[in-house]
Amino acid sequence: MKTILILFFLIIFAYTVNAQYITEVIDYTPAPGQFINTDAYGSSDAAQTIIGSRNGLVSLGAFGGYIIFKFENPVENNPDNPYGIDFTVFGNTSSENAEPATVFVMKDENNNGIPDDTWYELAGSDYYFSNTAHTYEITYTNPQQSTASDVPWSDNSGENGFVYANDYHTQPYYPMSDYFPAINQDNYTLYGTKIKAAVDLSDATNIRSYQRVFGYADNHIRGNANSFLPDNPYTKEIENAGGDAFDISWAVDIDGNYVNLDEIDFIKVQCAVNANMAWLGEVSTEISGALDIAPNTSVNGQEDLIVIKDLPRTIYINQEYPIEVFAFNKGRLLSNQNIAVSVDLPGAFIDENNILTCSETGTLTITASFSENPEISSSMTVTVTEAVNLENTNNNNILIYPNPTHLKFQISGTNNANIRISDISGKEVMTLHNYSNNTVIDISSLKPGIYFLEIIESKTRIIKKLIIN
Ligand SMILES: [Ca+2]
Ligand SMILES: [Ca+2]
Ligand SMILES: [Ca+2]
Ligand SMILES: [Ca+2]
Repeated sequence: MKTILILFFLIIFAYTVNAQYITEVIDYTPAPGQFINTDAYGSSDAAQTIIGSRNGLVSLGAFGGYIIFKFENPVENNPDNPYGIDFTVFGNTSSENAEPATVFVMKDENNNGIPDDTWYELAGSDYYFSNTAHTYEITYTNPQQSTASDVPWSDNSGENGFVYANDYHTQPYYPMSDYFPAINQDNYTLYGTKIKAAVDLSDATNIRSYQRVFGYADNHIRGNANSFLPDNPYTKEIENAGGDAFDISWAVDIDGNYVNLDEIDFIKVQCAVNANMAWLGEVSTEISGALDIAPNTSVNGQEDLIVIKDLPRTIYINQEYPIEVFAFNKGRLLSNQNIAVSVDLPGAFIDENNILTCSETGTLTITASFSENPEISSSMTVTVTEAVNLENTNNNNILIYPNPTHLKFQISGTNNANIRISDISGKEVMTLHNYSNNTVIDISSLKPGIYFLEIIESKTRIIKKLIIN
């Protein structure tokens, strides 16, 4: 009896030691964002709320904003962990509202307790996509206003734009010296890996940011079950704790080669997308906590996975779309794997260079599976429509009124059109699907200026200018 009690006690003790929450936040450097400079979500006090539980909340702001934290003990890369998962990061994502962040890990190689060693990126599902930028740099400039105003940015690919101010958050969005004394008050530059956000603005009442398959924080919803048991990142279903599960074995060096780390001491979570969600504002990662996972050999599941790079939700006939497909085992890329890719729409064809073309309209599902194990598969469904006739850009039957306008406007002479509104820089600010004649369009979220309306109706495309004053 005595022996059993002692044994029981030891097991509980070991479990508790291994399953640890964050004990220290080492650095919190956000990008500008609508929650930055707020005590609740964008301050050093907010950053401290992720310690000791998974119910805090801190916002990292737009692309590049980051937080570095540690646990009391190193996080082991233990092969006996469920699905090989070593820690879980929790965010505040809801379904189809992902704000993905890249996660980096560091081992305290010189044993001085400081994160001055080498960061290794955990290569997630989008790491190999052709539109992922691995050496992205963005510079934010302080607009020097005392209330919310657009924060200009420029990047190392020659693009520029703004983190837009919105009506819901009235404080300045650029990190202020009172809150972030270490951040330069003229401008500052953030560096990292940028992935392409899959933001869908086609329905203004239901703006979505689709989740990445695996390997990003603030990406999957949390589950209802035991928080010490992680999600299986290689299945679509949310298992156990949900949130986002990470395996130290996904770590790659700066050249993209996998590295083998037995344990790590520091974790960095960094917002990985540079995107706006119309009236919802910038895509900005939030983190509510993290948990180190204990070994448990009784938990097993699928470990092979196929990832298909996102296509636009609507594609056009007789245009070419490169298809990118990647196979993984336990989250590491399988480079010599035979994958069969099939399409189910008549007239759809993928050539030997993986270029998709369609000659008929309809709903198209692309399915990729392991040639030798077809049960492991992944699919993506898109709508194929007729290409628009880009020649016809003038039509005097279509009238925008009032124009110039303020807060709202209407369009007459069109029916069942798809409408895309862009600002003068060409940035899309709003899209409307199946617009019917004379419906009032609410533009209260748009700033004064010159805009362009692209009105697509059956096979014609008409461009109109709209002035908001
Ligand atoms: Ca592991
Ligand atoms: Ca160190
Ligand atoms: Ca899962
Ligand atoms: Ca979020």
